[in-house]
Amino acid sequence: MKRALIFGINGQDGSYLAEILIEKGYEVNGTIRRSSVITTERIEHIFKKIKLHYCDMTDTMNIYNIIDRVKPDEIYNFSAQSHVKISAELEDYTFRVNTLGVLNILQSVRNIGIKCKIYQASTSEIMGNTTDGTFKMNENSKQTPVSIYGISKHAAQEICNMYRDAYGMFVVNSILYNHESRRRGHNFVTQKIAMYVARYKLGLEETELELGNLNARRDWGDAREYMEAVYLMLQKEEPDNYVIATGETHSVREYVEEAFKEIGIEIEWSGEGTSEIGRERRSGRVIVRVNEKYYRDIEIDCLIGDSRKAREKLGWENKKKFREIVKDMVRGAIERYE
Ligand code: NAP
Ligand code: F7E
Repeated sequence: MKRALIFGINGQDGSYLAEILIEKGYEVNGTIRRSSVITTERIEHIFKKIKLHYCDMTDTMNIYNIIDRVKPDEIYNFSAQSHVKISAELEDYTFRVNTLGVLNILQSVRNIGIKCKIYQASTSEIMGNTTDGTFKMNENSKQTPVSIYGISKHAAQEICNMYRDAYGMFVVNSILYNHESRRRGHNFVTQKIAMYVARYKLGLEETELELGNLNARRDWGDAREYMEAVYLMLQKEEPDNYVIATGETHSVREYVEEAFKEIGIEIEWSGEGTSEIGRERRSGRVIVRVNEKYYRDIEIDCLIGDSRKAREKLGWENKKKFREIVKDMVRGAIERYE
């Protein structure tokens, strides 16, 4: 029986990967943080099938001890301060968790001396503002991150590459483009919109939906499908880095339109910049407003990825389209509120 250790098992991605590994017959270990509130909703249904360990990525000995105790065949690292805008407020902390935390894992595996495959969740944020949408980014594209989050992940990726080259360790990075699901954190734009639309439909919402940059475009895929790609990467004989993306890009504005369409509402836009509003066409009621407090210091205007390498080498493909992803998130939110 293979033994896996998932750092951040209770997050969106960690919870899907845990399900995949359980199905494949792994012994699944995972880490959670101590919290004063319950943070294990996403793994409650598999609680009896996993072993949990308390962990903080900033605690070097804690990480060493967990790896030494579990002695995993495969480590998957999803633990991160994963919010781009919040990284501008938590600069030092974001680096400690996202960069030094990864170094803690690599050093521990090396010093303990176990043979263990390691996966690191890198991100399209490392690409920065490189494409206007006319071309897609791949593993060899220029990487110029523009946020503390992106820079912290870029540094982590470089450390992983260095450990692979210098010490012959099996370390894989995947440059994951945005991926969403019913389990997405509440303060990412897709889930924020889906939850608002659900409350609106159920008559629970009287205020307007306030958003930042409606023109930003992202390559949005399905989280569970992306975790299948992650699993495949660690089954290869040789470690490598892979872009995981759908190859399509859509604006936040399009996401809003699709989400409201799901509850039978058509949005009519007017105004520009911070004065832009979205009205329900039938009633004329204003339901969407721009608030600059949600703007980024430096926005990435467009992200779109080319995952040809993953398709060819892993045999992976994404099936769920943008519309289905939006629909599923809105339905999921409605079910939760009901
Ligand atoms: P998520 O839902 O925010 O999960 C992050 C996980 O990290 C949670 O389990 C969280 O625990 C844990 N964590 C945070 N700070 C920690 C700390 N100091 N010590 C230990 N654990 C800590 O993120 P996700 O969407 O699943 O993403 C998974 C990974 O992929 C992240 O590394 C993210 O940066 C990266 N990524 C995500 C996307 C995406 O679109 N989702 C795209 C590219 C890359 P708590 O629940 O206690 O906070
Ligand atoms: O923003 C715009 C915002 O916070 C998407 C993380 O998983 O993917 C995620 O990072 C876009 C941005 O995701 C609001 O300006 C407009 O252009 O949902 P998000 P993100 O920043 O792309 C990457 C790949 C990761 O690695 C990260 O871990 O939406 N936007 N209005 C807004 N964003 C938010 N959060 N809230 C708004 O009100």
